[in-house]
Amino acid sequence: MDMTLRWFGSRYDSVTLEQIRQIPGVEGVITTLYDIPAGEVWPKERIQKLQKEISEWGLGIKGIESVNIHDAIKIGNKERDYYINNYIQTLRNLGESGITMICYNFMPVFDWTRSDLAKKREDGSTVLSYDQELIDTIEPVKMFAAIDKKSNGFILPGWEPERLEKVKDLFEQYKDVDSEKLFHNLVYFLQAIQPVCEKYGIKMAIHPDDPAWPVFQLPRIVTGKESILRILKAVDSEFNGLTLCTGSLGSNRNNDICEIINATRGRIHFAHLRNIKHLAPGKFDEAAHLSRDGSLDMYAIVKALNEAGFHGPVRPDHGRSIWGEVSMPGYGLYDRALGACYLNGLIEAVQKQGV
Ligand code: DNO
Ligand code: MN
Repeated sequence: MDMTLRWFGSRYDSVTLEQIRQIPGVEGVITTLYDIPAGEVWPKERIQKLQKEISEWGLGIKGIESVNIHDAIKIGNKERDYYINNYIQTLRNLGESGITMICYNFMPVFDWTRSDLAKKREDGSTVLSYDQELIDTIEPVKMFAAIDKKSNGFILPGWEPERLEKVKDLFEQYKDVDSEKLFHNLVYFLQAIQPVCEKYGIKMAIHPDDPAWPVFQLPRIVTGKESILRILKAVDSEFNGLTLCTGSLGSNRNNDICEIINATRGRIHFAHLRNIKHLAPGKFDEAAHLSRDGSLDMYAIVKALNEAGFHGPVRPDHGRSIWGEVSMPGYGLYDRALGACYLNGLIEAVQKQGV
């Protein structure tokens, strides 16, 4: 397993590559071209400039998170082939640059959703949290505004301003898209990109829905073992894989993460290892990575990944905000660095114990 940190690029991230390279055991980043809107082709020059910048700090690009999918593809409207062709060109440019792991999601309108980006804990740290009851009282448009206000001035992944402007219109476009239609639109997309992925050895890693149930009456199709297996089987080739995000899958108490790891053996291409604390049905706080700080057994998860022969990139996921750090919520340096060190300890232990 290859420990990495997510990095949004020098223009957007409060964390520097110099800081990242000083975290023990972190040799690479998971990154993106954050300024390129979903649907546009990533120019090869931009990709290679980014590679150069990162390698100058002795780090490598271990994968992309994310090449976002344009809504036309998820909706399946008449513009989808145009956007799929652009996506294929981006994959070709990445493949030719030697980048072969791509994380993406297939959530309509919103990427992840939270009801609070800075919930205070007893120790003074803050975390992201989710409360379905609260979400049920909020209108999606107001939700965007609230998220924007609490983002410490950063642009949040999946909540980019150009989408903020279009949210009402987007809801309208999704009104006839139920979960079956969304699933078939995903399969159509995967079949279309299969040749380019296979040519360059690209591994696509779909990110689970977060939280792992429908939000704002929008369909969700990557929520647990059954739905994930259905996707993997629909296009049964190694390129069609999964990002095992423990926090997203773990939000739904019915999910047994170790069982999902076993069932998807060979198809996990990337792992997000983070902990959450269940408070009540539909209600959870994010937590420190440590098992006993939350509801997930991180040791069992790392052990299951090792036993399943997983050897791709992993990263700590959202951290708490601690020690007064001001950053993009969930993406500060301090708690993610602590998380990386803790997870590296677990990885070393399970690997030395052997399979
Ligand atoms: C939240 C992340 C998500 C994830 C995307 C993948 O912080 O886990 O934004 O990166 O859903 O496309
Ligand atoms: Mn994740």
